[in-house]
Amino acid sequence: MTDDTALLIIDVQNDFCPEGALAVADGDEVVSAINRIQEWFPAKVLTQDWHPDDHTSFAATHEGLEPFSTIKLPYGEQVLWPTHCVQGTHGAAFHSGLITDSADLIIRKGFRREIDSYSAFFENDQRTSTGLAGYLNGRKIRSVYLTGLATDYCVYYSAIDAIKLGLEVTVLTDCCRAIDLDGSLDAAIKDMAGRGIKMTDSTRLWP
Ligand code: VGL
Ligand code: ZN
Repeated sequence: MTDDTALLIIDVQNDFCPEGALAVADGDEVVSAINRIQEWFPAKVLTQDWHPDDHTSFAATHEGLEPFSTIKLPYGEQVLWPTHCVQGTHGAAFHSGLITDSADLIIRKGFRREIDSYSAFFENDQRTSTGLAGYLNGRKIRSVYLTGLATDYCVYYSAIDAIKLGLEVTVLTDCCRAIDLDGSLDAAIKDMAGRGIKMTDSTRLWP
């Protein structure tokens, strides 16, 4: 594995695992798959969804609106989620089985009340930077491998931004799980394939 390659581990947090507030089916199954491959990568970045308790992406913030409905915000359509990954809570903590000690950087995102952030690079207004692009550029990273939760939201949007930034992008599908809201997984996979994002299984990378 060359020095210009980074592993991005997206949002492997309790709230996206079984019994979490926004549980992704079998979300915890990514933990051992990700741990197995971590040491192969010279650069490792974790992201953490990190919202204030009155975040604009929470249905509870909007009186009378239900989780999984959508609203129009100044930057476009936004899904309203159950309250999740509130700063400092157990739900926002990384899954306890995930190896986090060897990460070089932890990027927190979605901490601005008015803007959600699916992507690890840019918030949902597509303008506000998390700083990750600058960091990877500073380390001369040219290729990223994406893992984590959820395939069709934060992994997908991170992959799209990464390829737009000119990085080579591979999604390790066995190291991801999806929310799959109204066909969002199929749509994400089609879109990623059309944009030249590679998708493969981590067990096929190295024997
Ligand atoms: C995510 C919905 C809301 C994710 C985060 O990590 O995919 N999805 N916040
Ligand atoms: Zn969130």
